[in-house]
Amino acid sequence: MYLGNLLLVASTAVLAVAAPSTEKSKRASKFQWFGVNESGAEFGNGVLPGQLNKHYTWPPTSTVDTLIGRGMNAFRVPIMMERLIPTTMTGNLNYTYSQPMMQYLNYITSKGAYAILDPHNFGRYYGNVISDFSGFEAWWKTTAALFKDNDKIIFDCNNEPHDMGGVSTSRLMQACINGVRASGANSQYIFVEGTSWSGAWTWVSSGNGADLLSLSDPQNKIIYEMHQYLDSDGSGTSANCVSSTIGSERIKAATAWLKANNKKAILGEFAGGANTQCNNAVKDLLTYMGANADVWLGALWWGGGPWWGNYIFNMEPPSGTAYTQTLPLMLPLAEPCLDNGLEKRTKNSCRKS
Ligand SMILES: *[C@@H]1O[C@H](CO)[C@@H](O)[C@H](O)[C@@H]1NC(C)=O
Ligand SMILES: *[C@@H]1O[C@H](CO)[C@@H](O)[C@H](O)[C@H]1NC(C)=O
Repeated sequence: MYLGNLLLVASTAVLAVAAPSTEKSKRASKFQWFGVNESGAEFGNGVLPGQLNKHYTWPPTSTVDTLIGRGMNAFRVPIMMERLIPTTMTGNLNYTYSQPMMQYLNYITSKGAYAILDPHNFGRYYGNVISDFSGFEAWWKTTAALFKDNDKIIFDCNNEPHDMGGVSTSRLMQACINGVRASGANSQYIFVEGTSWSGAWTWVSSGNGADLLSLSDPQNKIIYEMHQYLDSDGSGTSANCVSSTIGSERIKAATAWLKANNKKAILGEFAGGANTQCNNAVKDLLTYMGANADVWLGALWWGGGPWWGNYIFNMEPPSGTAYTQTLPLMLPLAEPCLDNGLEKRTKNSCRKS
């Protein structure tokens, strides 16, 4: 999602037969990942490098604890490429930024959750569309090396490329994959995004399906990340949803593409306002994804973070509107396995291990 300068800122029936005892250690779980974007470090994007706690901030670890406690296991962490490696993509890390970034991501994974590192750059560096693919590969090689021994980190190549052509976007994503693997980070998943803001609803019509089909990873751990909002223009700027079935309708063509091409995906951003129509639309979306969990591995709400205030989709505990009103209705549909040594994910369920 791009917010422009606003970036600041059955109940009566009784079972006749008891379930077999083996079922007791099993519960339904469709998704590998369910979580939220945790904003802060990408804020103030007009100001580079910007000052900590003035233009940008690192989200509090207490939120991670709370949301893991509620059942989430994945946190997408937007950052700015220029703050991490200033001046030139082939340059050096800025430790003022890289050290708290590492602390925050490693904290998430130390709790058993996945941390998704998201350069929130829209395919641009200092505002210019990235066409220096070897520079971008170098940026990723330097960055991924920080986490090469942490298999719960996920590398998200770049947030929402747009207006840069599908072929260039594909080359950008392949450069990211090459840079990550060149760093020695071989165990991690890599999320790739397409142009047109990586929209699920336009995945096929925008050409992303064709352009990104041939991406290759020696470790074979590419996940296609798509975004889907439910308002009329799909931008996620309105609290209203088009209809209660708009979510499943908008991801249908992408779902067919995934199945036809044997690819896997995550819905890396989605949201709907705290109202009846959107509540039903969010449930419909997650239900449809759950019914197609062979290709949809999870979903990440947009968004959390300490500076959202009264934002329409605010997932930040304790009082964000999505945290209090939307999370409870999503959990029964989306809660992943704990993956903390107590539970193990099998096909569509969690088992005590
Ligand atoms: C996930 O997280 C970042 C945080 O800002 C968003 O910018 C992305 O678009 C996606 N959401 C948003 C708000 O950008
Ligand atoms: C490194 O980051 C800090 C904090 O954002 C900033 O004040 C400083 O100017 C940065 N250094 C460079 C070379 O960008």
